[in-house]
Amino acid sequence: MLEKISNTEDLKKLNLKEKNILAQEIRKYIIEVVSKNGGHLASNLGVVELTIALHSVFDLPKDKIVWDVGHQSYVHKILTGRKEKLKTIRKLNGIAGFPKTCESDTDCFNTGHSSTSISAAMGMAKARDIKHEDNAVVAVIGDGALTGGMALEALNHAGSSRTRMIVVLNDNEMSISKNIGGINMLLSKLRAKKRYTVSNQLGRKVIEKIPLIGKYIVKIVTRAKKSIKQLIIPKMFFEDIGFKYLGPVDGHNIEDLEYLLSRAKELNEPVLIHVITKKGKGYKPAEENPDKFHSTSAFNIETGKPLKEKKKDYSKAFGEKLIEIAEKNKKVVAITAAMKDGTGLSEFATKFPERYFDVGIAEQHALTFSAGLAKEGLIPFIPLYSSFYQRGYDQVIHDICIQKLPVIMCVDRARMCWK
Ligand SMILES: Cc1ncc(C[n+]2csc(CCOP(=O)(O)OP(=O)(O)O)c2C)c(N)n1
Repeated sequence: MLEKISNTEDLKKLNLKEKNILAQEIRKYIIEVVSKNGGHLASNLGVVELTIALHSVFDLPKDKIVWDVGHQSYVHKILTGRKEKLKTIRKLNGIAGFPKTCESDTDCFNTGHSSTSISAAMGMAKARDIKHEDNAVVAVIGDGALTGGMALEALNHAGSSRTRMIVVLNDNEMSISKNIGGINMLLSKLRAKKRYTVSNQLGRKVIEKIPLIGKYIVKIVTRAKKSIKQLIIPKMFFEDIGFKYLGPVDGHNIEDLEYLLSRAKELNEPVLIHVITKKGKGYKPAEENPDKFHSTSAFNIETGKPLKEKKKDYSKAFGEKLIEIAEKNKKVVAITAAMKDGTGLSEFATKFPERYFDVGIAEQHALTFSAGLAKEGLIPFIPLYSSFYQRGYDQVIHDICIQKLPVIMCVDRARMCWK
């Protein structure tokens, strides 16, 4: 099937059975490429059916799909004429592992830093309205990326302004590590709701009418059965901030996905589709260790083991030293913005759980939170990747430096180039 597919026009000609076969072939192909070149594996395996459904329903480049972070765009690249080129990811002069507008007109926005998709999509949607055009605009965002402040700022804006756009929430319960926070708590309540299926459409239609008498019903059901509460109350969050909520839907069921996406396309309001996926889907080692296979170096497909054993790196050395310091000084605490493993804090987290904070993909909050800890006499260590520090320059200056607070800011993945 994969051989027959050069672009999305070919995809649109397939029937459901053929699309399901294609999904398995795409998985196999991605595993083969990433096992040789390294790359983002688990997130891509999780969005195969979702990407097929998106490209079956929408017409790119007229319609726009913004991939948040963009690390999960391999399937999109395969379906938009870059199947062969995918073999060059992470190679000199190879294609990018993230959407690049210069690479294809189906990549409508460059991404890399998390939580930007809803803002960008909303801008595109507003531009469309001002130009009296009619295309659809979709932001695909993970539950991890939804912990980032920008995503919440954009939801806040988009919902109340009634902008016609679609947010596809790809919920796999994982950031790089297990996802954290209040939004994750809300999503877990929603996950517990009966899943949407095409066959239960009739039942859903009845339930979907409930918000019309929303607050009144919520009052009445406070003492009603817990299951009824679960069906109604969590859904209200997105509806209350102005989004039509559709789902939750099985993100590996192409038929259900296509049905909901087509419905959302017809609606003239902001819609959020809650899609439940499994990170690493279809490759056992990645399903069992989605964090290890989030971004991986070359590995043996049979065993899932890396071809080269990882040497001790700067992050590991940093983590070990920090444990040594924290053992001597009880005031030492560590903060990460969803990068526990990457910044070498995994052992610290296990050893000092009460002195360790994962705040989600929230560098700005992480820095000002550290400032608060320091103001009250603790000694916060905050390692962030250099690139993501950009998110918090204002917090570094305004909240930490000007107040001369003793926050230990550590810069990971930093490199000096001397010429
Ligand atoms: C500002 C910023 N901080 C950290 C990262 C590193 N990062 C890349 S992907 C990712 C997790 C994303 O999780 P989610 O959005 O749920 O996508 P999934 O991989 O689970 O599909 C993180 C923390 C980033 N890209 N941008």
